[in-house]
Amino acid sequence: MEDDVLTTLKILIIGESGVGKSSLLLRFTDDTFDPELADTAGQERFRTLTPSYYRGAQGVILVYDVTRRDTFTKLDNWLNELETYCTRNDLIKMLVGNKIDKENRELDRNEGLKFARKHSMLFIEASAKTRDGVQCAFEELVEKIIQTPGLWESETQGRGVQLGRQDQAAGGSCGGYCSLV
Ligand SMILES: Nc1nc2c(ncn2[C@@H]2O[C@H](COP(=O)(O)OP(=O)(O)OP(=O)(O)O)[C@@H](O)[C@H]2O)c(=O)[nH]1
Ligand SMILES: [Mg+2]
Repeated sequence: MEDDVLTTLKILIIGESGVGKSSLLLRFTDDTFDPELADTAGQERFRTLTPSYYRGAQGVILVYDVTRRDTFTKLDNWLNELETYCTRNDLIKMLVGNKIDKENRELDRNEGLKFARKHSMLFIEASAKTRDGVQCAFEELVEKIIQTPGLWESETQGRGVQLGRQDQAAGGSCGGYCSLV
């Protein structure tokens, strides 16, 4: 059987504890949300991410919580870590401001957008609870990875993975909902 192109797709989801990384993934894969998911926000956790966690990733989703400024401030640390450990410099980054369903916002959309633009990231606001923006975040990221041939070539070492040339009309699958900044 031929290699499926998806078997070589590696996307990381990183960000401070409690921002909703697991919830976003659960929403995307199972279309469910668990409000009881252990909220470890504010707890110090052991550093479990190793260089091998980062190795070979083609995409990364950086998540912050729009109701917690500290999670936004810490994005710089996450970017530094990415730079240190990531084996590629053409990796696609998506910034996600999560929990927009909540009323106690500390960050408006423009702050996220500005940060994303500064660091050449895609950007979207989302809610794992209400589904807002979740599918779009993943789909836009995958689409952008697929549109960046260099991300495939070195991984497959010229074994000629055939990407279906889908209609790559402007705007992407979410009608331009995500901003390519
Ligand atoms: N209101 C609301 N709550 C959310 C949202 N996303 C996650 N939560 C809640 O926030 C808490 C933390 O979510 P997690 O998905 O566990 O966060 P995490 O980033 O995986 O945290 P760690 O695994 O500790 O790094 C849970 O109680 C979730 O139910 C959201 O979009 N809206
Ligand atoms: Mg988690």
